Amino acid sequence: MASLNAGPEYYAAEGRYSNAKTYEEKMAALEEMLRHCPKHKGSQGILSEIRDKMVRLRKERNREEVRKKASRASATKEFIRKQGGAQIALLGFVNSGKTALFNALTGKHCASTHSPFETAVPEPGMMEYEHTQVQIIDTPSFTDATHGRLFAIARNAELAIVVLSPENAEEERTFFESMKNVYLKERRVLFLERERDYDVRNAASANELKKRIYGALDVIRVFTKAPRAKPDYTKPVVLPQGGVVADVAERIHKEFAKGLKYARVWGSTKFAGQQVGTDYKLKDGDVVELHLK
Ligand SMILES: Nc1nc2c(ncn2[C@@H]2O[C@H](COP(=O)(O)OP(=O)(O)O)[C@@H](O)[C@H]2O)c(=O)[nH]1
Ligand SMILES: [Mg+2]
Repeated sequence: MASLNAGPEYYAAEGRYSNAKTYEEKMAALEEMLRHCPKHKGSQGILSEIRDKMVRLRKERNREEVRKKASRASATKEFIRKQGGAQIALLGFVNSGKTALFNALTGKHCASTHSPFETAVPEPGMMEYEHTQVQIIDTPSFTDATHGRLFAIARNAELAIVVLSPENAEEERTFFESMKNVYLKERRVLFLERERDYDVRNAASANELKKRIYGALDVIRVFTKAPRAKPDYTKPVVLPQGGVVADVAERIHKEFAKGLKYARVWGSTKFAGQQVGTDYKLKDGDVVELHLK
């Protein structure tokens, strides 16, 4: 360090840097060091080291912000804790067939009755379609008292399915169309009329129905792989259109997402196995290899 020939201000800033905890403290100390570092031939190495540290710090900070934004977005979606790749809410009047449809899609056996209080609380279940887990929420029937809560659940989901009773289908459809304009705006809604679009008593048509529902979701599926291993095509990670690398890590584990550094992607990238950042937007069918710090 003798050849550096720096003044006391430089060493004081260096001391502050090594004790700094926050981004702001570290950055301020590095800026001070840069200012007080002598500019001569012998100090070139030190100067570029300081600049490198500043670049790395800024990058780290950006990644942190992208991650925070992603987790803030998912925190507001916790109305009914999401599980699986996507969430679908069933909506409809009493006896339209919500619970029967829910049972058919999820394999659950919830009571389906004629009482207006049949389904008292939202009930989550899982639908499996081509190795993809989709969460379905059965809901209490639509009334003036429940509608605020029901639309809040539906807003929070990737898709709302409105189940129409055959005896009143057109009126119900018109009613929900107008409600959608107020409460759901651009959100996706699929109208299904029982006994016309499907019949839960016909097991053979169940897969057709799941396919139709999955199509209406408009999601992408990506596959993960470990370094030097083959992709696991049996466990797709389902993301909304526009999903990024950080979302994949988040789906695997919260802690995992924190340690994420970069990924390699096969499919949508220019080169196979190209290195991308955590905010890289994925496409349907991409294979993703996550790398930690
Ligand atoms: N034939 C036929 N009947 C159905 C179907 N879905 C529901 N139902 C009948 O419609 C009635 C109301 O169904 P339920 O699922 O309890 O309606 P919810 O009030 O919307 O949950 C029940 O008697 C069901 O057996 C269907 O796909 N086909
Ligand atoms: Mg019900």
